[in-house]
Amino acid sequence: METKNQGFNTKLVHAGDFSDAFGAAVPPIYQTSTFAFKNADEGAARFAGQEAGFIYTRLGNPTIHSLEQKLAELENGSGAIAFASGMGAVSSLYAALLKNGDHMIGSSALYGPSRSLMTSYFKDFGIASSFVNTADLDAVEQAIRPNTKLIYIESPTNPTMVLTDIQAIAELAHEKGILLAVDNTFSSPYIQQPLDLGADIVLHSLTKFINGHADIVGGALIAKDFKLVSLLRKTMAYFGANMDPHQAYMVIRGVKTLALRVERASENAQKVAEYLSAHPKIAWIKYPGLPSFTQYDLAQKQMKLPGAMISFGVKGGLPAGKKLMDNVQLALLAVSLGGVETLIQHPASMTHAGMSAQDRLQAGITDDLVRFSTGIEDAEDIMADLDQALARI
Ligand code: LCS
Repeated sequence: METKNQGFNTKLVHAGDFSDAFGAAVPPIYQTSTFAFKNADEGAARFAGQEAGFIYTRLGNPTIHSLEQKLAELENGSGAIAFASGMGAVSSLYAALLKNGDHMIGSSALYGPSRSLMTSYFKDFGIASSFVNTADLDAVEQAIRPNTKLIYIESPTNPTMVLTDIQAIAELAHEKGILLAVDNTFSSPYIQQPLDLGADIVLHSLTKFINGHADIVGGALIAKDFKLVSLLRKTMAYFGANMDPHQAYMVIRGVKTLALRVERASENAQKVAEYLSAHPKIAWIKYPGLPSFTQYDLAQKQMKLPGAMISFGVKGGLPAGKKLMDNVQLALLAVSLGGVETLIQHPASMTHAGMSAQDRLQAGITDDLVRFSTGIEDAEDIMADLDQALARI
C-alpha cells in the first residue's frame, strides 16, 4: 500500500507493508542469513546493483527493509538504515562522516557513550571534537573550525532537557557547509521531525519510544539525501552493525502504537511534572511542558508535545535522590527510557558514569539530577508512588 501521502498514524500502521504469497497481514520474519540466486548471472547482477533483490542479511533483508521504509516515511527521509543498537548507529554515523583531521561539534549533554565514544575512541583516529551548549548559537558559531564536518545534537538532551532550535542551527550549519545530525530519541517523530526543520540526518535509539516495550535494543539513521543513505548503509555493512530480522519484526509491531503511547505518556508526564514542581521536597525541575521551563517558547514552537522525560533534583541532593529511587515501588529503578513502564534512574552514577566528572559538570549533569521516564500507567498511580517515596525521605 502506498502511504507516502497519507497521515502520520496511517504511516505508523501501514508504511513499509508488503504482501507475501499467503497474504500475511504483517511483514513476516525472514529469519535467513542468505538468499539464493536463480542462476550465476542473477547473483552477479545483484552484486553489481543491476538487479533489485536481497543477497545477504547483513546487507539487507525483507523484514528489516520493511522497518527501514516505515522509519524513512515517519521522519520524511529518502531512506533509513536499521542497526543492531542505537550505539551501532552513532558509531557508524561518526565513521561514515568523519576522517582523520576532521572536527565535529556536539551538544555538551549527549547520551554519555555518544560523547565518550568520540572523546575516548575517535580522538585516537585524529578526529577532534568540541562539546558546547548547542542552545547557544553564538557558542556553536565560535566552535566552528575550517575542518568542522558535523554538528551532532540531541534536543532535548539526555538527561539535562536542553533544547536546540533545530531550524536555526540547521541554517548555521549549512551556511558553513557542515552537516547537521539530530538524535531524535527523546522526542520520537511523533513530537518532532528534524529533517523537516532542515537537519540532514536523524538518529534513533529504537530501543526507546519507537519500539516502546523495553524488549529489544535497536537503532536507526534516516537521511534526507539518498547519497548519504547509501554512504551510511555501506558503513553499517562494513561494521556489521546490522539489525536482526526478529528485532525488526518487534520494532514494526511496537511502533504501530507510537502516537497513542507518546500522547498518553506525555499527558502523564505533564501531570507528574506539575505535581513535582509544587512538592516542597523538590529543589528544581526541567520539563518542556511547564511554563517555568526556560525554553518553554521554543518547546511550543518545535515540539508537538512536551514528551515523557523529566529531570529534577530533590532537596538534600544526591543522598535524598538515592532514597527516592530506593523508595519508589511502581517506577522501575532502571536505565533506558521511552517504554510503556515508568522508569527512574541517576545519570551521574549510571547512564553518564562513563563521562569524566569535569565533562558532566560542563554538560550540566549535576550529581543530584534524577531522570524520570514517564510510562503509560495511570497518572494517579505514578504520582501516588512518588508521593509515598518522597514522604519517606
Ligand atoms: N541516543 C540516546 C539519546 C540514548 O538515550 C541512547 C541510549 C542511545 C542513543 C544509544 O542507544 P542504544 O544503543 O542503547 O539503543 N540511552 C540510554 C539511556 O539513557 N539509558 O540506557 C540507555
